[in-house]
Amino acid sequence: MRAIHHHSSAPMKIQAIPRSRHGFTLIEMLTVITIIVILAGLVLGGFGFVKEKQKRSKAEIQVKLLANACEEFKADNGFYPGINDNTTGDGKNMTKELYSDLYWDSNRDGSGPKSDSRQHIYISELDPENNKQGWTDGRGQNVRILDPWNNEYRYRKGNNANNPDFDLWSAGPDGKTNPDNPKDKQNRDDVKNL
Ligand SMILES: [Ca+2]
Repeated sequence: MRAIHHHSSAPMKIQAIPRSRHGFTLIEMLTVITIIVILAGLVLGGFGFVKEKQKRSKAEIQVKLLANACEEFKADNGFYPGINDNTTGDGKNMTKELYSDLYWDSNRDGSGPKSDSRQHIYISELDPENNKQGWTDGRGQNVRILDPWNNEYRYRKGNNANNPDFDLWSAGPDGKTNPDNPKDKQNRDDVKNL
């Protein structure tokens, strides 16, 4: 009660008291917030970069797995996977055929791996029931093989000088690729079988 009485009776004296230095001024607050925002941006940006790098190395491993299996298939059958002898162009919509020859029905007799013990499974990782690679899309005989950016892997083969064996690649993060023009910018982020 005494303090209230004192304050209310001396308003001029209260105004004369120097401004408190407890807490932050607006400028200080803005500076701190700006620094926090910049740091958060750096951390999130770095995180995105690491994630993208992980996707890339995953694609490299998967391309290698598929390409090795294609070579094994060729060694057994005398030709590379795929129904047609020659497939050129952008290599789109070919992973169902790859899946069929490399996993589902490599001897092409119409029966899948569970009912046909005589056929060879070239990549067990293509089992859609045990999708540890996270790359199969579909079930049974209708399965597509996806890259880490959820686009189908590209595949084409041919018996000519330009393409004596096969091309197998991922279109990369941009999902675009132009295999017949090596200088195309779309190809820069592609993941290729080397
Ligand atoms: Ca690309």
